Order: sequence, then C-alpha cells, then structure tokens
Amino acid sequence: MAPVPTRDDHFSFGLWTIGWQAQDQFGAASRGPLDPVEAVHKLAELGAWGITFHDDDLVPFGSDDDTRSSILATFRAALDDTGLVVPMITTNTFSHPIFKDGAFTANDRDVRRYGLRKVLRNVDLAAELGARTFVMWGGREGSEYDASKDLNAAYDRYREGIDTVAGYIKDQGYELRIALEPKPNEPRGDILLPTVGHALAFIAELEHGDIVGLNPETGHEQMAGLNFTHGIAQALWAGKLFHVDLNGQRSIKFDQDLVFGHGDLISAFFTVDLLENGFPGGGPRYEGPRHFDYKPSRTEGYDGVWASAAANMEMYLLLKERAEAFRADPEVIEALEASKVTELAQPTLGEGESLTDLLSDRSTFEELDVEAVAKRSSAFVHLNQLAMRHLLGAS
Ligand code: ASC
Ligand code: MN
Ligand code: MN
Ligand code: MN
Repeated sequence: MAPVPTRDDHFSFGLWTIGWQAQDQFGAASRGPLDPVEAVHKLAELGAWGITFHDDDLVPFGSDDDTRSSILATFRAALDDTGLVVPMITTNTFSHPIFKDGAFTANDRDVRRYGLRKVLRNVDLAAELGARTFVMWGGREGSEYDASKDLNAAYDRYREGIDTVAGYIKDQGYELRIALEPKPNEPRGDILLPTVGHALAFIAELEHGDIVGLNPETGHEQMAGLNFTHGIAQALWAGKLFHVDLNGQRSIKFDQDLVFGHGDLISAFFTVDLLENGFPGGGPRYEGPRHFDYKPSRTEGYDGVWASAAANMEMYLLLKERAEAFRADPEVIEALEASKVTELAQPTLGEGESLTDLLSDRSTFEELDVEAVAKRSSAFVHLNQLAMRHLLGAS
C-alpha cells in the first residue's frame, strides 16, 4: 500500500513545476497553460501543504498594477478555499532578455538597478503572503567567456545586491529569510555560487549573513558530481539549511529535474534519512518545508503531471518509512556501534583535557600499537548492506 500524504508532511510545490508547459531548447510546449487556481485546488486534493512561485509564474512579466492586484486576489481566494499556504516566494531574474547577463551581477548597471527593484517588490509580496523564505536562484549570474566578467567586481556586486535585500527585510521588520540556491551551470556556461560550499563561503562575507542561508537542489549538486546529502548536511551543520528543492537527477548532465527518487535512489534514501531522522549522533535538525522543484516530463499530458506530483510525495513517504525502519532496526543499531559511527560524536580531547595532557599521554602515540589499530575492520559494507535491505523492503 502506497502511503498517502497529508498536510502534516509539509510538502510544497513550485507553481512553475506542475505549470511547466515543457517547452525546451529543441521543441515547442507539449502542454497548454495551467490555471494557478486549478493548481492550488489540485495540489490540495493530492495532499500537499504549500505552493510557491516566482512573481512571473503568477503575474505575467510587465503586467500593470491593476492586473497584478486582481490576479493576486483570485489566487488568495484559492488559498483561502483550500487552506494551502505560501511558505516560500522567489523572483524570476532569469527569463526576460533584460537579464541575459544576470541581474545583480550584470555588467550593465541599469540592469542591476532594475533587478534590485524587481526583487524588492517581490519581497514585499512574500511578507504580505506570510512566506518565511525568499529563495534567490541567480540562474543568469555568470558567464560563458572568462574575459566577459570581472569576477572580483561581480562578487562585490552580488554581495551588494544580497545585502541590500537583506537590509531591506530587516528595516521592514519582515519575518523573512533569504535562501540562495546554488547551481553549477545551465543556463549560463558557468554560474556564480555553483555549489553549496561556494554559497556558504559567500554568505560568510555578507554584512547581513545572519538572515541569509541556502536552498540546495538535489539535481544541482549532482550536476557538479557532488553528494547532495553531504551538501545539505554541511549546510545544516552551519545553521544555513533554510529550505530544500527536492528532485531527481541521473549523473552529470543537463538539469533533468526528475521526480524525487527517480534519479539516484540510494542518495535519495540517505537524504530523507537525514531530513527525517537527523544525524546519527544528534545535532541540528531540518524543520523547513519538503519542497519539490521538478519538471513533469515533456512526454506527459496533465494526467501525467498530476501523477508525477503525487509520485514525488509518494517517493518521499516510501523512503521515510524505509529510513525509519533502518534506524529502528536493532541490527542496524549494533552495526552503527560496531562501525564506530556513534563514536564520532565523542570529542577527540577528553573533557577538561589540555593539549599538554594529550602530549604527555604516551598511550595516544608512543605506546599505541599503530599496526593493530590500522588492522581494525570498519565493517562499513555490512552497514551499507543493511541500509540497502531496508531500502528494498527486504527487512
Ligand atoms: C528557481 C529554482 C530553480 C529555478 C528553475 C527555473 O527558483 O529553484 O531551480 O528557478 O526551477 O526553471
Ligand atoms: Mn533543477
Ligand atoms: Mn530549484
Ligand atoms: Mn529548477
């Protein structure tokens, strides 16, 4: 029996995901437009809790103020009807050709000033709708040609832009935090802040870095050949995992945006294990939305769109069941001990032990049987096999 999602699971979807008409580099749209009101109702029916959007997903770029207000009013009514919430909002600073060289880091200063205005306008909307996270994916911030970008100035301008937005959020007293979304490439040849690690290092240079964190996307880290679970783990450790974009990707290639779990399934298992069960030895826990940023394949009609939306939640819940069984299994608990996974939570120096104590403790060095310690088996493969059994429902 497949598990059924409920509001308590805190699943959310981007309007641009289910609403993607599947126009790609090589072909026209394969689906007609989706009415945002229908999207809200359909997601609520399927058991989702929230919906998120870029300004332009809901209000067409360049709409006048009256059109904007009327679209927003209709959308709010749908939210009220269904109880769906808007936990996150984001701004599109990548589709319109004005952003072809970026928004905050465009060489052209007029573009940067325009980009800032567009983002600030949407920060107000985010606060108005009660969103807690403001995602910023700088998809066009980057270059194809190294000669075309002064990278020192680009990082200065990126910092100026993010600090200006963060400062505005603080001045307005909004209960909103910014989550930067790394991606290595596509649409640009190389995008700035390509991975979780790069973004964490950037945040450390900000004036208002306290309200700036991350929105890592599964496939984006995997496009760089990286381990997504390790990426979100480091973000969590640093207190910076504000939001996540869950989806599927099969190896280093174009951004596939598959259904969560339809890419690297083993990695997805450990992602859910971390999000649901936390670190084995305790530590910071993820409390944010379980947000899906995927694209229903171009082969699908709207039946397939809704089937794929449901599949994201089902995959997550199936993996959650498996991950909980994994952690509860006495054999696993024993294997974690045997592999000393639990021992890692123990500080290397004893409580109150000084460096002088360590240096004079001959048992740590002079008298240690180095060869014997080197021969201890880690038994990691057995532990992993237990995880695989649980993943496959074999124990
Ligand atoms: C976002 C986000 C992305 C991109 C992409 C647009 O806001 O999280 O990954 O925009 O989905 O197609
Ligand atoms: Mn993606
Ligand atoms: Mn994303
Ligand atoms: Mn995406």
